[in-house]
Parts: sequence; structure tokens; C-alpha cells
Amino acid sequence: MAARRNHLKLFIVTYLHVTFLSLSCFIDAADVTWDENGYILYCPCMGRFGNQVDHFLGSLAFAKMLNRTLAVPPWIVYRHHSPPFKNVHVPYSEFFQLEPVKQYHRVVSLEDFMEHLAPKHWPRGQRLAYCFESASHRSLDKKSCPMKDGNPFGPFWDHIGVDFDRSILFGGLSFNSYYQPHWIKRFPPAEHPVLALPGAPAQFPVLEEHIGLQQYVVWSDKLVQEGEGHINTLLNRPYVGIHLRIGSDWQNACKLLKSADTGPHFMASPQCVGYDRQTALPLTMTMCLPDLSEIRRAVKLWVKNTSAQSVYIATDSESHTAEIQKLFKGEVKVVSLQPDTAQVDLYVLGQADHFIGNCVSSFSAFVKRERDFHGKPSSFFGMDYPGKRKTKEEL
Ligand SMILES: Nc1nc2c(ncn2[C@@H]2O[C@H](COP(=O)(O)OP(=O)(O)O)[C@@H](O)[C@H]2O)c(=O)[nH]1
Ligand SMILES: *[C@@H]1O[C@H](CO)[C@@H](O)[C@H](O)[C@H]1NC(C)=O
Ligand SMILES: *[C@@H]1O[C@H](CO)[C@@H](O)[C@H](O)[C@H]1NC(C)=O
Ligand SMILES: [Mg+2]
Repeated sequence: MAARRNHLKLFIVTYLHVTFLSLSCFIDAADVTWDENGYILYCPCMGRFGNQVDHFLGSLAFAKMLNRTLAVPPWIVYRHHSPPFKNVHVPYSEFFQLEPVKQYHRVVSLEDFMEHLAPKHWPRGQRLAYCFESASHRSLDKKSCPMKDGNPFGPFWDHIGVDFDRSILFGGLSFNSYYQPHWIKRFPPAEHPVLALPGAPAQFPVLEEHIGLQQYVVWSDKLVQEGEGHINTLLNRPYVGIHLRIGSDWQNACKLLKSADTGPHFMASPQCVGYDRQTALPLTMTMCLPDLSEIRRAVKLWVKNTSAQSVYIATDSESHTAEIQKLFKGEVKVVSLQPDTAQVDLYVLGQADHFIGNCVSSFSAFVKRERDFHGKPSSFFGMDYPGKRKTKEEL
């Protein structure tokens, strides 16, 4: 009897095991099945993380528009001032989950594309580069796409293990939706299965109609654990999170506001002045580069408004922890981490009870979009109530 029961148990275990195996094979295979409608490959070669996310959202929308699978590239992290003193390529899934993106459109990681699909469907010798004619003028022979010219272009494709064999130049096209039929006519997937581009097929900053795609950018378990760990050990709720974008590169960028006549649209600023140029609110120097008195004012206002117990400061340089602590006579805990991965700062800011960001920064814009999607409140330095004109009393 006992022997028979064991036999049955073994059978069930084996059966479950086989079922599980075939199921996981099926899931893996589904990911790496060749898409007859083709692929989009690109290098996130412009700017740092915030810019790369803006471009990712636009590229995702572009891939959906052409009904091609997006090969999601790794993030390029510039580590020139700390080890390993060169670009690091971080797979998408290190910071975020790839699964939720698939609710919007078909994607595969560029790494999986290279491992499982490229050997058969995009072999060496047949790797075409696609770019605007105008971009080809940057190349040495003036008629190829500058896919690997300079940093970060060369190191990126070297990391992926790709050399390009030939270039296809185009003109009279743009990435916006007006050109959808033109793209499909010019590059039918049967003849052009893999569109590999030198940069993202997207604009910076992200278009207004693509802001909502942020909802598919969902933190990886690893990041959540790390972020929650910091929140639980360092912060007491409610807490206000602030982003100080005040380092020397930013000081130089904001100087352009005064010298060049940029108008209210400058880098990520449409997020607070409004996307419509006709009705955009003015962009002030305080919004671009808040000074210490503005930082104090805004922090005080929102700490009071939310009865905050802690303030979390994310910064690209100085944290001003001592100055901010002084505002509250020790009654509010003020914390700054300066983490090794900027994404930990982004996570903690995203979870705050109130967020004060920098309107011009795409790093802040990431947090704002994520919080908007979850219905969490945000403001900016120099603009306490985004999207609203100042009332007479406030002036
Ligand atoms: N850890 C950390 N890094 C930051 C912070 N602010 C800026 N940085 C770094 O500076 C980069 C700024 O470039 P980017 O993300 O493109 O945003 P933007 O230049 O502000 O639009 C970020 O990617 C980070 O590497 C911060 O608050 N915390
Ligand atoms: C889009 O591509 C998918 C996958 O290749 C295909 O099943 C679907 O029919 C395509 N849709 C259109 C409208 O062409
Ligand atoms: C906090 O600010 C909001 C507006 O964002 C306002 O409606 C609310 O009354 C304020 N609460 C306190 C306690 O000041
Ligand atoms: Mg930048």
C-alpha cells in the first residue's frame, strides 16, 4: 500500500515537473519567436537616465505605431568619475520589469534578441544600419550611418556585439504619427525586418501623448526591496521628497535661460509650463536653478502642508541637509543617501507623501509622471501648483 502511494506521489511530482518544464519552455519560446512584422533596434545614445527614459517611452510608441517588436536596449550609465571609469550597460530588467511593458506592446530585450534571434534572422554580414541622410554627413565617408562613431555609440554596439555591414539612408520622414504610412511603405518588414537606428526614434522631451506610457515602467523586485529598505529604516511618514538639481553642469545649462532666448520650453519644462507654446507659463530662473532661500521656502511649505515627519533629499551634488534641518529645530528628520545607483533616489522620491521636483529636469520628470499615474501629489521649485496660473493674491 505504502509502496503504491509512493509510486503515485512520484508520478504526480514527475507529472507536475514535466508540466512546469513545458510551461516554462513555452514562456521562453514565446519571448523569442521571430516576429514577421519586424523589429526596431536603437541606441539610447542621448543623455543620461532621465533623457533615456523619455526616449524609451517615445520609442515604445513608435514601435507600436509601426507594429514592430521593440528590442529594448540596456541603459547606458556613465561611470567616468568612479570605477570602472567607463560606460556601463545595465539591462532594462535590472531596474524594471519587462513583463508589464508587454501589456502595451510587444518587446524583447536587446540581449535576448541578440542571443536567440540574431544568429538565425539577423546574421553577421546582413546587419543594416538605418539613418537620416543628414546623420550620414557625420560619418567619415559621408555616406554611412554613424552607428559606432564616438562615445557612447561605439562602446554600446561593441557591448551588444554588433558591427554594421551597410547603411540605408532616408529623408522626408519623421518619427511622429503623421508619417506612419510613409514608414510602412518605405520599409516593409518583409524586405527590412530589422530597423537598427543610431538613436531613439523619439523626441526629447517625451511628447505629451506618451506621458501615460510611464505606467508600464514598473520597478524590478530588486529595486523595490532596496528602496523600501531605505524608506523603512531611514524615514518616518509622512515624508516630503525633494530633488535638488543644482550641480555645476546644471548651473551652466540654466545660464542659457538668461543669455539665449529659449522661451518657456527648455528641456523637460513642458511638464510644468504646459506643452502648448501659445499658452505656456513663463519659465523662471528659480524654477531652473532654485537658490537656497527658494529651497527653504518650498520645503517649509510642504512639510507644514503634509505634517511631514521626514524630508528625503536626492541631489546631483550638495544636499543642504544641515540648512534644511535648521528650519525645523530638530523636529523633522532630514535624510540624504547619495546612493550608488540613481534609481534608488528615484524610487524613494516616487514613494514620498509629497514630491518637490525641478521642472526643467528629466530626472524629476520621471518621478512626476510615475506619481501622477498613482495619484500622488507633486510640485516644483518655483511653482507650488503646477498647471495653474498664479492668482492675483499670490502675485
Ligand atoms: N543619485 C542621484 N543622481 C542624480 C540626481 N540628480 C541628477 N543625478 C544624476 O545626473 C543625471 C542627470 O541627467 P538626466 O537623468 O538626463 O536628467 P536631467 O539632466 O536633469 O534632465 C542623472 O541621470 C543622475 O545620474 C539625484 O538627485 N540623485
Ligand atoms: C501586428 O503584428 C502582429 C505580430 O506580428 C500580428 O499578429 C498582427 O496581425 C499585426 N497587426 C496588424 C494590424 O498588422
Ligand atoms: C495642503 O495643500 C493642498 C493643496 O495642494 C490643500 O488643498 C490643503 O488644504 C493643504 N493642507 C494643509 C493642511 O495645509
Ligand atoms: Mg541630462
